[in-house]
Amino acid sequence: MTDCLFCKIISGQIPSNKVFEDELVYAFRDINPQAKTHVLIVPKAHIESAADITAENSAVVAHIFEVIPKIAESEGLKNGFRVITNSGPDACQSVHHLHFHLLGGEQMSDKMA
Ligand code: DGP
Repeated sequence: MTDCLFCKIISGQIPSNKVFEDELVYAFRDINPQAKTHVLIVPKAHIESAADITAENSAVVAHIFEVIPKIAESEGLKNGFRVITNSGPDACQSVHHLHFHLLGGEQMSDKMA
């Protein structure tokens, strides 16, 4: 996906503030944080959105959810955190490479929409 912003971030073509990386996953700070801590966690493989998760590619999603508690711990999110993925126009997905927002570090609203 040569024209994908997050593919370019993963490859290092576009700089980012890296938080975590392994063979399957890249995590970096959101450019426009919506909480004191706001990390984006993305699969290195290009998947458009949560609507495109299938039996063939879902292992990386399970892996992301194993990585999330590690990042939460390293970010000091002892009091909890929120994980969000936006899929499609109704959810205002703006970057079409599957990503999970990890938000925390402060009390958040009880409203999610
Ligand atoms: P979403 O709206 O769910 O597709 O979230 C996309 C997020 O990506 C949004 O919170 C802002 C973030 N973002 C957009 N461009 C960049 C960038 O160039 N660098 C970083 N670190 N984050 C970006």
